[in-house]
Amino acid sequence: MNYHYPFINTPLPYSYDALEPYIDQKTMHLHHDRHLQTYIDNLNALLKENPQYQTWSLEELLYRWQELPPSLQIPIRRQAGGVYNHRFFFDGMTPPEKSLINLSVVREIEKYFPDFHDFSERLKQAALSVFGSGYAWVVLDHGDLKIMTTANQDTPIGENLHPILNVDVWEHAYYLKHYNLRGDYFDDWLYVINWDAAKQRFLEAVKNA
Ligand code: MN3
Repeated sequence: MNYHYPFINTPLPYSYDALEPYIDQKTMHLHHDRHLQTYIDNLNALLKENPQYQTWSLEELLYRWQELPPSLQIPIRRQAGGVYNHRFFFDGMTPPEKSLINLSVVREIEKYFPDFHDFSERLKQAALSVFGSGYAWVVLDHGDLKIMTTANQDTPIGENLHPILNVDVWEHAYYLKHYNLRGDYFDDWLYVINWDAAKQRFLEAVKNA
């Protein structure tokens, strides 16, 4: 992805109300226009002070963090992670009428899990298990499809780890509509997964594995 400084908040790939009734318009406005915007502003501010990293792409900032000076490592990982994780999450959703799981995706999942229901149940348990704020992910890990979680804005990208899907379980992702019921939010999120994007990411991950 050729996305680097100065980072801009590109529009959502669908309208704010497109995920209704599963994810409400107000949440999407706040989530994209305020929460993501804050990470973008903070990341740009860090890079403005450190121009030698302005040519690094968003992914590079995340997987080459050990090459950053120690004082920048944590702030860059937090802010760049916030940008990466949110863009990945938003791009991984689509209006419910377009969220059609195709047979090839199901077949792929069923190579790694007993069946699709088992897969979605495990992903839900992972989402519920995140203490505080974070994400549940489906990743290709050394060629194996796995479910994992990350805390805060940590990001599972690296040499042999390729994310396929993520679900944001910070309270700001669901509190207005689902209140404290993260499981209900997860069940609704299942209706707006962008399976085409997941498939593309999977094919890309297999190619790069
Ligand atoms: Mn969020």
